[in-house]
This record gives sequence, structure tokens and C-alpha cells, in this order.
Amino acid sequence: MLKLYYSPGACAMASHIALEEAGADYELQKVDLKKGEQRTPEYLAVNPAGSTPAMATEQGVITQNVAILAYVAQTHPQAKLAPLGDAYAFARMQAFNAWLASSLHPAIGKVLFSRLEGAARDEALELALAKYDLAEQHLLVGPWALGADHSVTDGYLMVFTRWARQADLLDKARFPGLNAHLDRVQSRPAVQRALAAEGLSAL
Ligand SMILES: N[C@@H](CCC(=O)N[C@@H](CS)C(=O)NCC(=O)O)C(=O)O
Repeated sequence: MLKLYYSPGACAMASHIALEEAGADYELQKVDLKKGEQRTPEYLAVNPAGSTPAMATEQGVITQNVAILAYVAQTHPQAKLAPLGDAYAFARMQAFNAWLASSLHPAIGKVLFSRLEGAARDEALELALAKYDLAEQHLLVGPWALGADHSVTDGYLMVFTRWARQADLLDKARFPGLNAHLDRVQSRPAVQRALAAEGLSAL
């Protein structure tokens, strides 16, 4: 059975949602980041990088949302969580996922989770919002992230639009598409189950 190491509300929610959407046979193992559990010897033996998510499979551990999402989609083809038969479309999905991991996540993370103040925080916020602009104007196709078909990218994008809404940063006039997408993703039964399992609810 798969085992997902996650922290409630953190970016591992993307992998959690994918597992739930896939109908996968999996269990959850909470790693409380606020208590520093990601740095215990037990967890470092699972993921020496000391970050979540990590997912134990029969073959070994997979880290990084981008890799876990692709694995879940490929091992549960019946759930249609990725364009599996189309190398170009799959690469486009991975480009979106890699952008979320390497660009949007660090930018909003700096605003929400670092101790920046004053002008430094303002600058970080401006940079982060410019990335949400990019997602709003160019990356999000609609109604789902990649277009007509729902995919693992939807739950991943939703993590960061959810963080932004929670911090009152997802202005409805500036980001109409992202707001509608967030509502659409949060209304999916699998997403509601994942949120509930993390002790959370739709925002
Ligand atoms: N690119 C990685 C980022 C992983 C990451 O930064 N996880 C955060 C939670 S959102 C974490 O575990 N942080 C703990 C720490 O840095 O101590 C992924 O998407 O899997």
C-alpha cells in the first residue's frame, strides 16, 4: 500500500488530492511541520531532504509533488488524471507542474512563511502576485488548468490559490479565472474528502 507523508494544508495536499481522485489504496502519515517533525531521524530516514510530501511505494520512496503526481496518474490510468497517451500534452502538463513547484510555490511561500517585513515583504508580494497574473492570463486554460480535461495539475494549482485566498490575496477582480478555478476544484468530492482528512474545509 502507498503511504503519503503530508502536513495539513501544506503543498503535499496536491499529492493527497491526486491519490484521492485516483481511488488509490493508500494511507496517510502526518508530519507536523510546526513541531519540526520533518527533522526527526525517523522522517529523515524517509526523506533526507526533510520536506513533505514523500510517498513510500513498494519499490521505494518518491519525493517532490511533480514526481508523485505523474506516478499516481500513470499507475491509475482509469482515473484519467493526465493525458497519458499524448507525449506533447503530458510534457505541457509537466511544464505547468514544474512551474508551480519552482516558481509559484517559492514566490508565495516567501510572502507567507518567511519573516520579511516592510519594503522587502512588499517586493516579495509584488513578485508573487505577478506570478498569479501569469497563471491567470496565460497558464490557466479553463475550465480546468489544462483545458477541457481535469488533471493532477488542478489540485496542485489549487494549493497555492487556496493559500492566496486564505491570506486575502486572491482578489476577485484581478484573478477571476483563478477564483473560479479554485471554487471548481474545491467542489469536487475527492478534494472535499482530502480536505476533511487534513482537518480542513473549502475556503
Ligand atoms: N518542490 C517540493 C517542495 C516541498 C516543500 O517545500 N515542502 C514544504 C511544505 S509546503 C516542507 O515540507 N517544508 C518543511 C521545511 O522546509 O522544513 C515539492 O513540491 O514536493
